[in-house]
Amino acid sequence: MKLLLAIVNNDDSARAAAALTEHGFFVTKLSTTGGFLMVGNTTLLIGTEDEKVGEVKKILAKYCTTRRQAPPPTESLGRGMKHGSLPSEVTVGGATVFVINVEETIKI
Ligand code: 2BA
Repeated sequence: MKLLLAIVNNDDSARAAAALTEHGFFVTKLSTTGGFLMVGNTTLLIGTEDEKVGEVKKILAKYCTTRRQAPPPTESLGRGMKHGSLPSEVTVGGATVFVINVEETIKI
């Protein structure tokens, strides 16, 4: 059993989650925030059998697209970042996926 943590763009998350669900996967959506851009993204939790990890990755690749995104104004980021320390644009996504071994899954 594996747990996939997939960090995806908010705009892709509904279609990706719907496609995963249609294919029989169980999905949990978390509202998360990227530490660099400090803007909202979505983390999908998908628990599945080892042999189905490839299918999950294929579905995510189909629905999660790459975007160029401008960082927010440095004024909104707090004291950590100085003017000029951010690039004008960064490439975000399609999906950042962590695949984790699961020792046990129980539903009580
Ligand atoms: P953010 O942290 O807001 O990062 C947005 C994009 O900014 C990243 O896209 C990357 O292009 C750039 N970026 C992030 N950190 C950077 C740094 N220290 N220096 C230079 N550029 C940086 P992605 O790599 O596609 O990541 C999209 C989102 O996925 C991230 O949003 C974060 O929420 C998550 N993520 C990506 N890699 C991660 C990791 N190793 N651990 C935890 N979360 C990660």
